[in-house]
Amino acid sequence: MPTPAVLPDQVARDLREFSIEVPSWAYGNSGTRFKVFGTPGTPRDPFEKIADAAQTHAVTGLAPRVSLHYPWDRVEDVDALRAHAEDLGVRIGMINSNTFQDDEYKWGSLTAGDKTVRRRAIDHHLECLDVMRATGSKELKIWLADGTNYAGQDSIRARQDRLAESLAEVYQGLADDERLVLEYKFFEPAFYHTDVPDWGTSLLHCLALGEKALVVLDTGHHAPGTNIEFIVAQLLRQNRLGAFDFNSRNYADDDLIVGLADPFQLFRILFEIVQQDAHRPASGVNFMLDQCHNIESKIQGQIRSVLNVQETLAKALLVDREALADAQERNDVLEANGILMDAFWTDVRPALAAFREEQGLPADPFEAFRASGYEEKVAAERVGGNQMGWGA
Ligand code: LRH
Ligand code: MN
Ligand code: MN
Repeated sequence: MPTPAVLPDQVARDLREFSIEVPSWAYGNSGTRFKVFGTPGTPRDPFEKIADAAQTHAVTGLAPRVSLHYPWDRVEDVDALRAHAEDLGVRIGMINSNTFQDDEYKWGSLTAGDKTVRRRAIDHHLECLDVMRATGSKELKIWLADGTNYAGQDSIRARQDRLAESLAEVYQGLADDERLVLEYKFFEPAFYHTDVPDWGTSLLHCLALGEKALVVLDTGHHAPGTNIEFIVAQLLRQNRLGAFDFNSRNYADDDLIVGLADPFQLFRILFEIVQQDAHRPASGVNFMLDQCHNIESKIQGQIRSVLNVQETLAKALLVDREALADAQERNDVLEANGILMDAFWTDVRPALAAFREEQGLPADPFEAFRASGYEEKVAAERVGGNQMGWGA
């Protein structure tokens, strides 16, 4: 496919409607268990995180929502936070519950054998629903650190039963237009078994709960070699793909910038998405980032991330699906594969630059942000107070 100067109309229409949700925690300092590096200008409170997230949206037009993590992003005046976001042209997206940093959850949260602990974990989720209502959010995102480190440590079966009961109580609290999404992860922090290790377990719980429960697929939460696009196709088939947590992984849950470790994998995932029209807002799939920027500039890292997703989606939309279907029907393996590869290798950057300019956005959002002086300005202004970190 020759490099297109402009995007085909339908591709441009689809891209105009497409949006990505960014995580508040990506704008705070983060690191590994070895070291967290501080960066001048890092936000000191959720208001400053939202201000930084709004920069990502301002230059790309792609990221109008910010996910909050609760209680990391707890503020006295939720109305003020909501108004602050809206003043800056963004709004608050999903509320992520958090039962993974308190001592009381050492033996589990929604799965805990101790009734009092389980009660607290359920109440925390119900409180998240209140936060959703105050922020204007419609989605509760649940990821649990629950699990065990050693065989025999606890009963896998009993924990599943307790989980099902706890989730049912949280689900009961949802209003008709609200939903919960359940994220899975096959390891960490538990290293023998986790209570929601895979998409099958998450899906089974969601099916038992009802239509307002859907699965979250974090691209970093699978064993090496897992065919993630297969999972995407399968969950879409069941109408149960609620959201993505996009990031890149090389080894474990690396939370690196999406599309950098394996751009072709991102393309394959997004091609499954476009084949089922799930990139359109009507599908209800929330395309989120879940990343940490340990050594690079955080805002620049976020801008690069949303652009990577947009660029890869454009390529996935360029696949000649009619020709592909024809090649598939004739079992022409290499022609079919060649059609996909052709779209993957197409350089859509010039057409995307033109597309952005048409919308009054900078042709190169990344460079525009670097030249804006915002980072220098906040580094000078944000003195005193404590910088927020992952987990604060
Ligand atoms: C767990 C996870 C989950 C958390 C986030 C901070 O690894 O992906 O989504 O909320 O990291
Ligand atoms: Mn995640
Ligand atoms: Mn993760």
